[in-house]
Amino acid sequence: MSNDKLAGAPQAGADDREVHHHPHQTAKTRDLLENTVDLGKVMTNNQGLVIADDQHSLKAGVRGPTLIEDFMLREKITHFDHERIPERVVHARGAAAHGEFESYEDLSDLTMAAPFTHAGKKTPVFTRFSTVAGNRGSADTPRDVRGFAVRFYTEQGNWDLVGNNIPVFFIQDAIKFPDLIHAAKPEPHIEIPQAATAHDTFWDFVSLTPESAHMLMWIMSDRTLPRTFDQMEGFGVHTFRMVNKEGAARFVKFHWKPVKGAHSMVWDESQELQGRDADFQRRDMAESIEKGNFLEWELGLQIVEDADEHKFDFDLLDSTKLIPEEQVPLRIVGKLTLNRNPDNYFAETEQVAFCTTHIVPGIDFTNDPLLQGRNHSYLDTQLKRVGPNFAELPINRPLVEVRNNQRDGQARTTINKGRVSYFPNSLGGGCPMHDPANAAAYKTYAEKVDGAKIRARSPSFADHFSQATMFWNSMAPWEKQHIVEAFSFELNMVADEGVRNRVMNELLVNIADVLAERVSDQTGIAVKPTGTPENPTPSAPDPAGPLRKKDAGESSPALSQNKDALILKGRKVAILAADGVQPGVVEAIKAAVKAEGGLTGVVGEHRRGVTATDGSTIEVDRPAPNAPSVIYDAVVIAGGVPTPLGKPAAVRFVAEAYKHGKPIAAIDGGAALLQAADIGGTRAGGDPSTAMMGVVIGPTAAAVLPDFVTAMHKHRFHERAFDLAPGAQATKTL
Ligand code: HDE
Repeated sequence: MSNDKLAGAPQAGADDREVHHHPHQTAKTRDLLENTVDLGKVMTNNQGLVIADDQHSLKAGVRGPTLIEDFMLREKITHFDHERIPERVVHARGAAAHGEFESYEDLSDLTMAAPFTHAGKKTPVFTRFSTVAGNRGSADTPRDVRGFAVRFYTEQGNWDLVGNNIPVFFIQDAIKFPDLIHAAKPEPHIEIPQAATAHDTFWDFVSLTPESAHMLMWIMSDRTLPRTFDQMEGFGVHTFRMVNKEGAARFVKFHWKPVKGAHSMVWDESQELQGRDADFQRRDMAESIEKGNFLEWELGLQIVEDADEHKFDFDLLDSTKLIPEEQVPLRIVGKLTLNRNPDNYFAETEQVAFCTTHIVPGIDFTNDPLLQGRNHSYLDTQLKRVGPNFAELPINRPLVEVRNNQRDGQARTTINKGRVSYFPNSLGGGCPMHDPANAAAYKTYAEKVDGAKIRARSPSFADHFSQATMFWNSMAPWEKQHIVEAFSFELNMVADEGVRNRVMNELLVNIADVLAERVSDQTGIAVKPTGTPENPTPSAPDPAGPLRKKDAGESSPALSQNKDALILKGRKVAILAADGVQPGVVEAIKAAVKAEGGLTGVVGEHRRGVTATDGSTIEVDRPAPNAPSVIYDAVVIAGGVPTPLGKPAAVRFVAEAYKHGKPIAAIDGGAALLQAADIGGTRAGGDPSTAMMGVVIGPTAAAVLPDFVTAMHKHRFHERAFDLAPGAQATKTL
């Protein structure tokens, strides 16, 4: 099958399977219909009647009662009543896009999996991003883990790599998952808070579940505040197996590395975005695709030879651990590109039914107890959510034609023919038949298994703190500061003294003393051992505490996001302009940003445009009240008199952009706005050596733009928020 054919296959609506055509529709009946009914235009009901009036229900007299016999009304309203399916019990809020995966090389020495058969091999994909805790109608940007689920439509069948944007998880065994989620979701008596971990039940559960320590570090870091979907990493989390044609298996961890680099926003910004644009991330994805700024990641593999299974000081089967990239470097093997928006949210994004059990020859599971539990859950949830025939829906259908003896069930659309629906059979010529000799057949890796039935955790899963400490050690000072602030915010929302106490004295103190002390400073929670007369808070059950390597020295630089933006593609720069701006300035800014692949939006006081000193009009993309700073990545004040945009909105705009660490440039009279926003250094005249703080001021666009572009590559200047005294020299005056 050609790749072109594959690429076309999962399109919604491109449904050419015989069974979906009307069994009685022939070319002749279609002609007849065309002649009597203008099929392309008219509205029909579900029975096929052309509708005469879709605006008025049938009444006895114009002011009379509506008649029960109005079957048109009843059909329409009843269908509406049934429009919803249960939302996902977790990961309810999501957005998705189609695309393709291209392999850079032939990986057949490692795996039989179809996406990796040769360099340049393209496999169509559908990828859905999600938050975990919030309901379907919640916002895009709460502090939460993001789901990162990729379906590959391969010629071997569908392969679903259902991952997250964090490489580890809260718990080691699936049996704890319902409890974790009950604790994290809104509290059941009042259904508050929506899409937030900052409440007692969540912290109660994790404080009693020390294996969550490593994951807590990740979720309290900026990783849970990704700026856009395509600036976050993705991880398969579990250790999987890759198996080649000879039957040799190796362990593998999957990583998605964003081509733009991994970058986040800050907490204040993410909270504000929830009100200013609750759809910020899904909008960014949809608009980027529309503009041709496709979303891209590279796939990295960490391969561990079978013989090396036990060479680590953690267990590869433990999902609360990662393999540091410095120990097992990533092998970059291909690229994921998302390049097509869904045609219909419900049909595709809502009804896509990912299953961790959807694997293909060449991929297999390990005995990770979290993965094994997931393998029960996903099929079950799809049966409940979408129904027994979910696999027939266009978004879920594999490229391979499905042939088996499964039959019937609610909303079955396949019209299976003939009398044979069993195997073995002779009446159907033995078909469809299973085929042990077929090279394409899925065969489970013949792992040797031997053990007594037991409910216990392996001792090799017992170290809950070393990697949490390693994560802390790997952070830049500003990242540490954000983690301290996040823990402090969350614990300040927790009312129960015992819960606050346990988080501090059984988790934080075991991760890093300085973390505990700094959170203690911001929350007033004393650092003193639990279970003592001084602090009678009951301790968590084993094995908290003693298994720590407190303040161990290990670090993994790969874990830090303290890195420059690799490319500026798709970054949005606000150009603040007011009447009296110099001619050519706005165009020069646009050109400089465009040259880097970025986008610009002119923000002015009204939609009617801005008048330059030569009388020309500059188009405004958004009037100031509709243009919150949080939707932009950087800002250039293009000048104009008086202070652009009318003072309060403009002052708020730049003050907020400054607080959120964004690069700022001010040209000509624009510097007055920085002064009004009390942005440090401008009044006194800044020190050029502090240009790294990302505020650039100068008389002309040409003087300012090169440094502004350099500043944009830094992504953010978080040090502003906590290293400098207010008004210190945070700017560069040219
Ligand atoms: Fe999921 N998870 N999960 N999960 N998960 C679901 O399936 C489950 C876990 C993840 O965009 C559900 O279709 C259990 C880890 C993503 O449609 C459900 C356990 C990881 C998505 C379910 C986990 C994930 C889900 C809910 C612990 C990262 C959204 C609706 C054993 C590796 C997929 C649904 C999409 C969705 C169960 C833990 C990722 C109920 C039992 C670890 C990205 O089946």
